[in-house]
Amino acid sequence: MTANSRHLKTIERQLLWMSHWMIHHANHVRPKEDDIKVGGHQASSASMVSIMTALYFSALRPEDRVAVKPHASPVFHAIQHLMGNLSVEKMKNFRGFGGVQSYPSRTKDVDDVDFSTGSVGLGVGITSFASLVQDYISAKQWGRGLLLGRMVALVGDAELDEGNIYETLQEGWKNNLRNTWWIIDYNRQSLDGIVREGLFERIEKIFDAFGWDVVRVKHGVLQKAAFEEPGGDRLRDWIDNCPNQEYAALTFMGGAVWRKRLMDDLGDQGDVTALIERRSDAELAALMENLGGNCVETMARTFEAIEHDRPTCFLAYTIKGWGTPTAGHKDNHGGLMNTSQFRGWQESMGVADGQEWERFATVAQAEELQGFLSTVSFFEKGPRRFSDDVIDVPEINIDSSREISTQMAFGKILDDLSKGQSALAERIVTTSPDVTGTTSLGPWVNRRKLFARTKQADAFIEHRIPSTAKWEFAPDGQHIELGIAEMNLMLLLGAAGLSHSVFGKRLIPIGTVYDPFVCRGLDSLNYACYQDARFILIGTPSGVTLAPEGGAHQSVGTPLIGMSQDGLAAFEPAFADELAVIIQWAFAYVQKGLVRRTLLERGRAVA
Ligand SMILES: Cc1ncc(C[n+]2csc(CCOP(=O)(O)OP(=O)(O)O)c2C)c(N)n1
Repeated sequence: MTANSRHLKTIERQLLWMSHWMIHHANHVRPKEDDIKVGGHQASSASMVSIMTALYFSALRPEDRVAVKPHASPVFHAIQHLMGNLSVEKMKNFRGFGGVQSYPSRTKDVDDVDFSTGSVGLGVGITSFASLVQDYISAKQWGRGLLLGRMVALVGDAELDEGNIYETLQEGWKNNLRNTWWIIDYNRQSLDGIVREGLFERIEKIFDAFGWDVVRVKHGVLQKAAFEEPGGDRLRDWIDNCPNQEYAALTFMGGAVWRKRLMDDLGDQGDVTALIERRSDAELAALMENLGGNCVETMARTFEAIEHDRPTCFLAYTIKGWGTPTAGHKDNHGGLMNTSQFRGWQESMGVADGQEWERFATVAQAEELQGFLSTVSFFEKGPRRFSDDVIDVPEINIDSSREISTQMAFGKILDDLSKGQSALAERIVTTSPDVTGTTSLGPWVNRRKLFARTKQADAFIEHRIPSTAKWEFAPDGQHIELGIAEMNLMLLLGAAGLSHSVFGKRLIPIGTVYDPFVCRGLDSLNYACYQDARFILIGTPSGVTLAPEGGAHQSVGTPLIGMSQDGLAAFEPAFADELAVIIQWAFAYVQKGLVRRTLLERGRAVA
């Protein structure tokens, strides 16, 4: 084991401890006013702890960004605490008001969360759109020199049931996605139970079809070493063929049961028997639990081996609840160690009473570890919350002397901006889910072109076939074409709307969508608002203008969305000049500081 691997093992242990203690403390130690369970996900954290250790302390660079699996939030915060970036007070208040959030939150947590997560699937999807936004910026004159980072999602395997992930994969393929890693915590457990046998073989084909590399990380160093021993190949075959349910149940039952089962299935009075008998029960359990995703050394090496920018999916085999008494139990998703289990586990982790919150509670060589931590690349440049200058908003005018629909007025406003040279127009990026022309973005796109990393001419122009829409792609293009999936529209608006903060380059994203289909992307819209992403969404056509479209295309309820969605200012303009005023206001409003914080401060001042 190299010195680095030793440090990673030490960190992994500390993170396992702190993430679990934080949850235990909130549920069993902190005084409570009622009997309501506080909650928290120890087993989901445990299965990710080795992956996250290898990622944050070995693979990541300061320009990389991560969406953390929602229920691994305690591990993320334990990392920040270990690095001295998070106070114990915040952790003591886990899941409480002002405390560490249940799911990593850009707006509520204080320790440099890159992307909020919580509604499963969306954190995964946004990494792909953030990568597209990064490419968009770096292709522009004003974005040259942007250091390209990897956009990384830590993914629970059950998240792969969410349809938005596949919509994202398709859009990524169309846009030559790169610099994106999805690391799947393949613990083969979801909330209710154990995932279907053989599911990933099918999912793997989907990734492959969309141009992703898939890296399977099935075995850790202990297992690989055992496979080299005489009889090891038979053990390997047994592990590879063991059904998920069975593996989980045996893991829960531990070393003695593993021994009996392996001897029953493989005992040969020869090499395999000797391989098993060379190990104590505890060693045998450690061997069988040493799957690739629970082996920090293996994960670090796997990440290190990637030297290209192709989108890559890592399938890291893990055990939910790894390293704890609930390992492998199918009910462990929301289950917590009880007080006596925790006591025993605390002893085994070597943490004395009163030392629980110590940064190095489980660390023997504190000085050595501190030395290592100060060299970890990802944290070298400190917090990565950027900002960019506020852009002046020009006067927005519209000729209201003739009758015009608000949709046409919107198109005219953008057309006027596209003709000018304003700094604002330079930073506008438009996007639409296959309704660019019918939402009046045509004139803007004709002038400002579509974005692609490489130029692509419009064959209709080359053949001189008359068409109202030029469909020319270029690196300096300012419209991002999307397929019909409205979830993708909102995810892209979310990613582009965080650009000033994530990449230090302000964008003014404008998305258009037929108003009734806002609902189709609603959860992603909520997700974007929750992260305080800044964008303008134009729902058009809407209201009575949709009457001729029939019952399937009505947008009667969308004003209620506007009213109820936190972080969203909504309008129903009926006049062109009214629209001009709103849009001018919106261009300034989307550039303001954190709105929620301003309101809170005002509230405090009044009180
Ligand atoms: C959109 C959405 N639906 C349902 C949930 C509730 N939920 C939270 S975690 C979870 C299962 C997650 O399983 P997995 O992704 O495999 O993570 P792990 O088993 O590692 O906790 C569910 C159904 C949610 N957070 N978001």
